[in-house]
Amino acid sequence: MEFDPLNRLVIISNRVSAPTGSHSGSQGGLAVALTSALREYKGIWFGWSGEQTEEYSGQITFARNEGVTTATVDLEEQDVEEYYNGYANRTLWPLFHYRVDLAEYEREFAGGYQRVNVRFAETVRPLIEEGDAVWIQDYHMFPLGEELRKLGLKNRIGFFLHIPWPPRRLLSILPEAEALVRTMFAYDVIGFHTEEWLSSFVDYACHELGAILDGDTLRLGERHVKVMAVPIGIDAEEFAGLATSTRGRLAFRQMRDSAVGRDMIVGVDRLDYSKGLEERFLGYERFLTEHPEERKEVFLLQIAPPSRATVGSYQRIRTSLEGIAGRINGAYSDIDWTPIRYVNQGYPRDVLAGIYRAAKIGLVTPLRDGMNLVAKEYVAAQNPEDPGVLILSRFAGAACQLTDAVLINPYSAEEMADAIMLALRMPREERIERWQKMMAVINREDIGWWRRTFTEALMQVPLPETEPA
Ligand code: ADQ
Repeated sequence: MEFDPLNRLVIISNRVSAPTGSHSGSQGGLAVALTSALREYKGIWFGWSGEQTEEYSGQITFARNEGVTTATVDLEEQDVEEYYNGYANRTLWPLFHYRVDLAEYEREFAGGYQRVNVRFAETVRPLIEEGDAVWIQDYHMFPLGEELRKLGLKNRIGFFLHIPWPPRRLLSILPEAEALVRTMFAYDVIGFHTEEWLSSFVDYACHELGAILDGDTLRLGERHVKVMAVPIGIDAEEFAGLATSTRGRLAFRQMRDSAVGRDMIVGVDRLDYSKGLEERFLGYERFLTEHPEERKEVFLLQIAPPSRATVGSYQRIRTSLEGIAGRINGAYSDIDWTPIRYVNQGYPRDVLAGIYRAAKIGLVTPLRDGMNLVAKEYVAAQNPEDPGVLILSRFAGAACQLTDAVLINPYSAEEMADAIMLALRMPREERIERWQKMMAVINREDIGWWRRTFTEALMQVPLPETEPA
């Protein structure tokens, strides 16, 4: 079922990323996905501008770029501290990535989170017209649907979670868990990347709230919500094109030249403890110690731009990684070889694509990840005649689809070392076979498929009967 052309899609997410005007920009995978959804269906994208203001006014700044209308608001400093740095990034993010040890529980955080969601609801409400479908993104906004319902919104509202949903026993640690999950029954459709995250959600809702699962519908009292697993994809064709674009080819050549005949292993991640960077460095070190003959034959390029730099756990992981990289380089470097090139900055997507293509191994080893788009981008950027090998954590959502990657347990330095050796020695025929199978999935379940599958499910939800005038 297609959207009625008169109906629009209103996307709401914490940050809004306007199109950059070219494919070479640094819009992340999700931003690219949402931008293309909005290009297809007319609509608007609402969220926080990323800016702060003295006092919240709800004043909306509209902008129009390449057919996409964005509507953004500034937040107060206290909002940013409690809602964004606090509840979203110090409480929910670590807990939902199974890092109970890092999660902080402060009532001010929970209060600020709720306050900002109420503010967002009140501010965006007048922008939503009858017939519009509303699509809310991610863990910053769990209660937003409920707040919109309180303001009388009868429209279809969908929610997509981009991070894992933790097992029931873990989620129970969150003081507000029950109330938070209850609010999610305001949605018509809730999407997760994998069956695993979906079943953890269902498990919590059924055991803790008494919800009942009926097919793919969860019922709680009067409310019912459709739950579905829809893994996010990438624009595979576009990404493959970037790898062979002018700047992609230039980056490819620069990397090959600077590799001076050595095999490059690449890692590209936001600097985040969920990405398993410490374990990755240690696994690579294990490889170096177990295979001294391979030492000067390879190097690891780790690109990790800092994120959420004001949060303590992110400062600590940064310091720790610098320490580990420095120690490994100190222990193994020679005058003509450095084992780890560790770079703390972002690169345009076409440059990244060229770098991926130049790498013999893509090392994607998060400890826990909702999906992980880097894994898919790495595969899409490869030369079909001579593709590199993807080493992928079993604990990334992407592992459910990319079963032909070399799958490993990222906590095991031994498994990582063995996988690197296996990948370096893998015959070309096997590399091609694995790559073709992975590409088939990446092409089939691409970004267009993701947004269509979700939005079509949303549009099939019957609207409530309109009351006679
Ligand atoms: P992230 O945790 O940000 O996303 P990921 O899916 O890998 O993780 O997406 C990162 C994006 O940023 C990729 O498109 C990548 O190319 C880009 N990127 C990373 N490092 C970069 C660099 N140095 N320079 C330029 N670009 C860089 C969250 C969830 C994931 C989920 C996505 C989408 O944590 O599990 O896959 O949302 O749902």
